[in-house]
Amino acid sequence: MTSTKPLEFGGHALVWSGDWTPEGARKAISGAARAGYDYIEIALLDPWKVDIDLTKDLLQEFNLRAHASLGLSASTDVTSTDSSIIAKGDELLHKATDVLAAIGGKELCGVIYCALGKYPGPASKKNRNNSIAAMQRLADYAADKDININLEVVNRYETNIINTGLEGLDFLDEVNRPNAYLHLDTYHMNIEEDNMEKSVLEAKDRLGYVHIGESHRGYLGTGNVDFDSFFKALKRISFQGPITFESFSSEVVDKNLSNTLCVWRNLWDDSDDLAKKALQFMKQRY
Ligand code: LER
Ligand code: MN
Repeated sequence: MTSTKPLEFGGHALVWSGDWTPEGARKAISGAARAGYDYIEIALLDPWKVDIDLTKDLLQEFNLRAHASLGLSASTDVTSTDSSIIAKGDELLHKATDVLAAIGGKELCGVIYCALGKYPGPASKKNRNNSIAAMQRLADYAADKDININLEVVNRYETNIINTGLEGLDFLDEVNRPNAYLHLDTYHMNIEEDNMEKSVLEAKDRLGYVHIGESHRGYLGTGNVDFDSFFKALKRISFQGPITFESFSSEVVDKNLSNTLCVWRNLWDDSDDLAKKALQFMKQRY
């Protein structure tokens, strides 16, 4: 562990904005602050496009912290057997780490170990080993900047590497780095896990980051995720770390991410109302 994590609540940028233009960044950061969150989770899908000075100024203006997430794509997939694609993946992940460090963030999370999306078949031993090696390189690079990496376990349609928390822990055993943690998301757990407690209780202090999402990714409490059991399990392990509300609607779109995640429906159109109610929902349970 590189540092002790504080318990904090954040909102995913896509709740407010689909881009990180000056207007988009202001919308997301001011919205998260207005709703009462401690941090904004920025989607660093293209870290070269992020204006660091502007982002720092906005974070200061609204007294907010930032963490970052991203998913790789076919051209940056570190599970690839093509070394030039792996090199592109390393380059993207290292750039995202640089940007995060420059804006004072401590946690890099998401599907950083493979391409986010449906694979045509199971991962080979080679695919898996290439991903593990990339995560070791990334963890070491991030450790120098006092940053933790958190590998997000996602459902079978978005990765063929780790679909359950227990698979994630086995994978992390092989990565074997003190600043590499498990990242669980209730939306994905609701699809793949036996129940909402098992992986949390097994992970204990190796759980480093949490996404709270409903079964349809809309308003919390209006779908079928068993949040009571999940938060009870978090309490049992005395979870300390970031808890991000993550939600997607056709109202706010990043062309690449939203299409990859199949965000076709309009589940909400009032970001402020959605975000405020979500924070209240989470705090009532934790
Ligand atoms: C992917 O489905 C997900 O949950 C997001 O956190 C993507 O980074
Ligand atoms: Mn997530």
